Amino acid sequence: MYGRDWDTFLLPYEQAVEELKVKFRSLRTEIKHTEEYTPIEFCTGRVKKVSSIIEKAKILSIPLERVEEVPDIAGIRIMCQFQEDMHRVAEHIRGRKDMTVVEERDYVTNRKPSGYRSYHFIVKYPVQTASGEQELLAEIQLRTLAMNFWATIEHSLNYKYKGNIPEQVRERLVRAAEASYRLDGEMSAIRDEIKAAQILFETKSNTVADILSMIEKMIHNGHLELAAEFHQKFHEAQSEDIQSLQRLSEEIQQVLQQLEQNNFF
Ligand code: 0O2
Ligand code: 0O2
Repeated sequence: MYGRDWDTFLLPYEQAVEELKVKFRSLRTEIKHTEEYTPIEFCTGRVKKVSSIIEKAKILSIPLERVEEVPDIAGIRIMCQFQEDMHRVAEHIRGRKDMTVVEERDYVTNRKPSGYRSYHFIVKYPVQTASGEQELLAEIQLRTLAMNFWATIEHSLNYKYKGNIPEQVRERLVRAAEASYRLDGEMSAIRDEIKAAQILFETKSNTVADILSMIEKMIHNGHLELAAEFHQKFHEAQSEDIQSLQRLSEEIQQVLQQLEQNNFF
C-alpha cells in the first residue's frame, strides 16, 4: 500500500463514519422526542490516522495487503449518562438490520489493568460506493460520561508520555478509574431512587383520584353520611403512608359494591 493509495482506501471509511454519526444522532433525537429522556448523550466519530493504522496492523500482525482487517479504522463513540443506558443502546445495536455485530468486548465487567472501562462492538457495515456495495469493519464504543472523561485524559497522557507513563502517574490513574467506577455506581443509585420516587408519586396520585371519584359517586347517589365518613378517613390517611390510602380505597370499593348489589344505586 503506497502513500498515494491511502486517500482512496479511506474514502468508504469516512463515508461509514459520517453515516453512523447521522444514524445514532437521529436515534438520539427520535427517542428524545418520544420519551423526553434519551439513553444517548452524544456521539462522536473518527477515521483512524494512517500512521495509527499502520501501527495497529503491526501490533495485530496484519500484513498491509490485508489492512482492512484492522477492526477500528472507522470508529464511533456513543456516550450515555448511566450504565443502564449502555445496556439499552447495546440491545439496539444487536437488533439493527443495517449492520452485523461480529464481536463484543465487555471492558465494563472486565476492566483493563489500566483502569479502562467501555463496551466495544466490532460491526460489519455496508457502504454504497460508486463501484457498488463495500462491507467494512467499524468499531462502536459505548461509554458513560465518567468512563469517557477518564479514558480521554488517560489517552492524552499516553500520547504525551508516548506509552511510558511514569509509575506514580499510572497508579494515580488506576485510583482515578476506581473513583470513576464509584461515581457511575452512585449515579445509578440516584437514578433508581428517582425512578422509585416517580412510581410512588404516580401510584399515590392514582389512588387519591380513585378515592375521590368513589366518594363523589356516593354523594351523587345520596349517601351523604357514608361519603362524609370516608372523606374524614381520607383526610386522616393522606398524612400516612401509601398503604393506608390503598387500604382505604379497597374499603370504599367494597362498600360501593355492597350498595350496588343491594340496589341502593
Ligand atoms: P452539538 O450541538 O455541539 O452537541 P460533526 O459531524 O462535524 O458535528 P465532528 O466535527 O466530526 O462532528 O466532531 P466529532 O468528534 O464527531 O463530534 C463532536 C460532537 O461531539 C459535537 O457535537 C460536540 O458537541 C460533541 N461533544 C464532544 N465532546 C463532548 C462532551 O464532552 N460533552 C458533550 N455534551 N458533547 C461533546 P455536534 O454534532 O457539533 O453537536
Ligand atoms: P485510538 O486512538 O482510540 O483509535 P486488547 O484488548 O489489548 O487485546 P486492544 O486493541 O487494546 O486489544 O483493545 P480493543 O478492544 O481493540 O480497543 C481498542 C480501543 O479501545 C483503543 O483504540 C482505544 O480507543 C480504546 N482503549 C483500549 N484500551 C484503552 C486504555 O487503556 N485507555 C484508553 N484511553 N483507551 C483504551 P486505539 O487503537 O488504542 O486508539
